Amino acid sequence: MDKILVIGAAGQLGSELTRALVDQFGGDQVIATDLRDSASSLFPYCRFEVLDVMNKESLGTLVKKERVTQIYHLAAVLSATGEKNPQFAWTLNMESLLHVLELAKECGLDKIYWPSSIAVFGPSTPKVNTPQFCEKDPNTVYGISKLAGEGWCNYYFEKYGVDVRSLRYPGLIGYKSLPGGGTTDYAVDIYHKAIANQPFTCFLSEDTYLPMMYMPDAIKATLDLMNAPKEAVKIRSSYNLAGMSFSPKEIFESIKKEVPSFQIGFQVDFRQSIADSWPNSIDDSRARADWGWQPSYDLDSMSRDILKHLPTFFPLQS
Ligand code: AKB
Repeated sequence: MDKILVIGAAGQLGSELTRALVDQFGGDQVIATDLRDSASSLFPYCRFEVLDVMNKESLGTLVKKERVTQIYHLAAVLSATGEKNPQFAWTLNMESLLHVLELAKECGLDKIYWPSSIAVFGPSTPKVNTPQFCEKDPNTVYGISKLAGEGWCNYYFEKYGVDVRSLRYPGLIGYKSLPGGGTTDYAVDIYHKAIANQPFTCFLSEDTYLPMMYMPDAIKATLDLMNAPKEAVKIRSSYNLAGMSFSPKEIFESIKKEVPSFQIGFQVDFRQSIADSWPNSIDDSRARADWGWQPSYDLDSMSRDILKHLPTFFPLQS
């Protein structure tokens, strides 16, 4: 029987992935965990436990007591927040991963999922159709920790046979929860302003192209990778993954098709240099070839879907 533990379940990705895991495995087989007790209200459909992943002992006790077979370790400090407290970001992102990998080795867990990011790339990386294997010189603590984490995942697979799988997510865009501290998050905030009929001030310049992905595609990619046969997963650091690429100007124009009165202004800040160090677009041919990855959404279909559903999740205050 599979028993799934989701760490950092209340985050932007976790809240939607946990639901999808419950749909696949059933509510009794999934335990959502997060640092904050208040997050329990997000998970009426499965068990919830408060867990600090930095506490290796409590993590181990929970995994053993509940006979967990798979861990989805999603807790992390993202790029923009990480720059405000680099030491903390490094400690949290690295130590938590090592706790999970060690436990997987010790308890012989079936599978581990750990997200990486386009933040592993840097200024010397080819910007267009960034290949799976190429120069990587990340210049954020988040990117440095993700690149080191990829190395650790590969190491635990090669040395100890831990079946750890990973994706380099582009900027993730969803309407069911708010993002926290990323450079790509402008592309979530912009929809909230559009439905509130307010102008949007963007912290990136209008022509900054970044790889992005609509949340349903990200959930599908994650489950496709995790459900793939072990032999099909040939990359054990992390897979390049692509959905779409666009600039602030292009997402604005896409929203304007649905909300003609929408307005945008620009006030560039420190996040511009992070964005400038990342790719414009990603070559994900290895994910397509190895386990059949294919995205479903483009910019306009994503915009239409978000503008239709967002008011249900975040009703306007009167
Ligand atoms: C961020 O902007 O930090 C994240 C990411 C690209 O990993 N959304």
